[in-house]
Amino acid sequence: MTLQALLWDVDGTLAETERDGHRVAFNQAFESLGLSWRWDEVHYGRLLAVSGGRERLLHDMSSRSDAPALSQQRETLAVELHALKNRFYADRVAAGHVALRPGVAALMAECRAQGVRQAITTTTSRSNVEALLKTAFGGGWAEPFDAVVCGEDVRCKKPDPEVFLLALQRLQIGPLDAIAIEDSPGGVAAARAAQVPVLVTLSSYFQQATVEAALAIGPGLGQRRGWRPALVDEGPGRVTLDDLLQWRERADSVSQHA
Ligand code: XBP
Ligand code: MG
Repeated sequence: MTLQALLWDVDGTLAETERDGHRVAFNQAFESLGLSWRWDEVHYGRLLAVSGGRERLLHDMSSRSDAPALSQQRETLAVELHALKNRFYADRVAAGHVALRPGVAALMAECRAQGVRQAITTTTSRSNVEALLKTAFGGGWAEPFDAVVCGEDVRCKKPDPEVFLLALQRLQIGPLDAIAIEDSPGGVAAARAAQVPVLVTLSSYFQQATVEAALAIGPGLGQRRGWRPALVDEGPGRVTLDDLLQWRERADSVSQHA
């Protein structure tokens, strides 16, 4: 079966956005409202189990004695903090603090050259996707993507499969025509719940994560060493479309013999 489309997650997959962007921007938002709250890396790593920046804020407030008492007040504060955080995030990205991960731009270019369609499948806010990709590729960043599905487009965020089901619908393809690229257990769960095969490029917060049912798991698209299953050629260079197809073939033959 030919590969028709690659479905890209954004946070953690295209760039280390959580480490270099979102966490710092949340803290800037707290500071700008005169709040003493600060999220360190360990605490933020735990909070990443909650998808969505606004939802993450509400979750954190639920265990803080100094958060507003009424749920309506907490909701209002979360909305305000989230909007501020996204502004600080966009500023950080524009200032060059959040670079694409190695191998991402090259694999995107290879898709374009080979006629493999591409989509963005993220449940982050659209403004964050725009900030990142505009900085990386300029004003025409959306052209190579046949669908850009973001947090505002779905009712339920990952690990719910809705974002993938919507992308497949917009691309008019079936799940097995696509491969998703994800960095986290929640993203993998979302893709698998939509029956989409998934490649995992673990991001910094998920180095120790356990991931089930992936085509392959590795340290990033920019290197050929350190993947499970291992690539036959572990020499220099990046992961290519051909590698993705070989991992998919291998997974198919394993499931046929199971
Ligand atoms: C991304 C998220 C987002 C980002 C912050 O997860 O959960 O909430 O952390 O972005 P994934 P927003 O990579 O699985 O899509 O503040 O826009 O939610
Ligand atoms: Mg992610």
